[in-house]
Amino acid sequence: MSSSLASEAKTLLDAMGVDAAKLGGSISVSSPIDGSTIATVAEQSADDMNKAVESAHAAFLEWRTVPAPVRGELVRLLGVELRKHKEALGKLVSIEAGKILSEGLGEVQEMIDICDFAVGQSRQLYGKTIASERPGHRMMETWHPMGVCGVISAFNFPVAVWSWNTCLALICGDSVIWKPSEKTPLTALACEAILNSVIASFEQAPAALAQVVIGGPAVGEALVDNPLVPIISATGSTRMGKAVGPRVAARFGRSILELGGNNAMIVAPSADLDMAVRAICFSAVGTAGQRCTSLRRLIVHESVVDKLVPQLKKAYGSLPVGTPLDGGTLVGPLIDEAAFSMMQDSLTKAKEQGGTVTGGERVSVEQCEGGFYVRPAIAEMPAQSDVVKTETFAPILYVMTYKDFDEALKLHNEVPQGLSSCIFTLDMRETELFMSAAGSDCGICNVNIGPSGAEIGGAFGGEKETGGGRESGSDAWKGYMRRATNTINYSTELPLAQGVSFDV
Ligand code: UN1
Repeated sequence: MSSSLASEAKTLLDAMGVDAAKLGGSISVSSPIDGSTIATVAEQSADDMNKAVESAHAAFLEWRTVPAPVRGELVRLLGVELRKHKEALGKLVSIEAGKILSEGLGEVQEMIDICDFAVGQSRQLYGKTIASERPGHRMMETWHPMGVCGVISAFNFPVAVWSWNTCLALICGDSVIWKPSEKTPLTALACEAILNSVIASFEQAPAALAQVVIGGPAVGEALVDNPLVPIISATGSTRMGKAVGPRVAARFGRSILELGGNNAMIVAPSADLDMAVRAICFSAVGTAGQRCTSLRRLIVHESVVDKLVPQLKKAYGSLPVGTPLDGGTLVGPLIDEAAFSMMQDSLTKAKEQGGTVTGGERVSVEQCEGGFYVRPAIAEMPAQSDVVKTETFAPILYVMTYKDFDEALKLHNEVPQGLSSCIFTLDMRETELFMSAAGSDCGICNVNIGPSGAEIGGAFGGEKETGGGRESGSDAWKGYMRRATNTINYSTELPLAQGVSFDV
């Protein structure tokens, strides 16, 4: 399969206008489908990053005075181009990140959706008018562009996360530098080519407005430490966030962190179990358990566990595991061997901590022997032990039981992460309690749907070790702008606030 994947990737890159000169170099890109090398790309240096930041800063100085609705027009045109390239980019996501084709296409749709959202937002960068306590005065707030926005993204959503940040940053008047995951540089180069084709034909857009810099930790550090980058939006592991957050804070930069999740579903006695099973399968097994929103913990009422778990095991047993390019597949490969080892390690720990594990073994897929395919695992746990509290980026679903609702809520919140959560119940009291101040402590809290697959219209992100940042919809745009409070005196007097007198 290897040589055909490499040539397929090349054809897709060509179709999306990626310059052949960008290919060839010391970073080898492999497809998780069969582990084969599909391309090589050049590794850039910290010096390259600093130069890119300088030119992006110069681009920002021009872009910030372009009217916001005109900036929105650039993003509208990006959406038009993405529609044209949806098939090609979606397929390249499948080849490079290993997600099934439908999810690859869904990820590009998510990009198109945020383009549309950002275009509308570009005419709604509203500030408030505030009543002044002084006669003849008016107060208001104004939102201004910030500068260069640095985007650091992970392999699992190799293109959508960039677009959430970039579309908002661009309409907000910022320029963007993207350091993609070293595991998925091809899709990044494709996005760069698509956006640059739009920028090149857009009179008001400076050429250096949006750039991609590919490299390892040194390149990331150069971005994170550069004082000309007032915003760093980083998506990835909590370990990465712990390194990035304090460095940005040390120079009083702003970080938008979207880190690990350990997302749970409470299944209450009244739950529609058939619906719950379908929701569990998509959210625990989709993207081979490699979404930050993947379902990892199931907290099931003891009265329904004996019905739910056998139903789940039956569904898990028949899940089609295989190459993501095959239309019938639901479970594609893990990203690489390291991910497989981490999964096996967690399953060993689950057994040591008293769990009973079903599934989790490697599955051999014909002609894809170098890929790491697994049967998704269910681990029935006697308690919420250490392994359950740790995010493992793989399809492992830990199952625990509860007796009363307070216990379920306690278990639910007793993990370090706080991204997404959900409950299956038909009981209105449980629903409201779960969404209340005393309920789920996560940034996303759903009822009768799973924790993953959020729409772009809502703010996306979570609390605790998830990092606290918000991206995508709602008022997440404010994270890409600075606010000025203005007081205007249209009287002929100069009264001071708080009744202070200071006559000179
Ligand atoms: C991620 O895994 O980093 O809600 C993002 C979801 C997707 C985004 C996931 N819309 O599952």
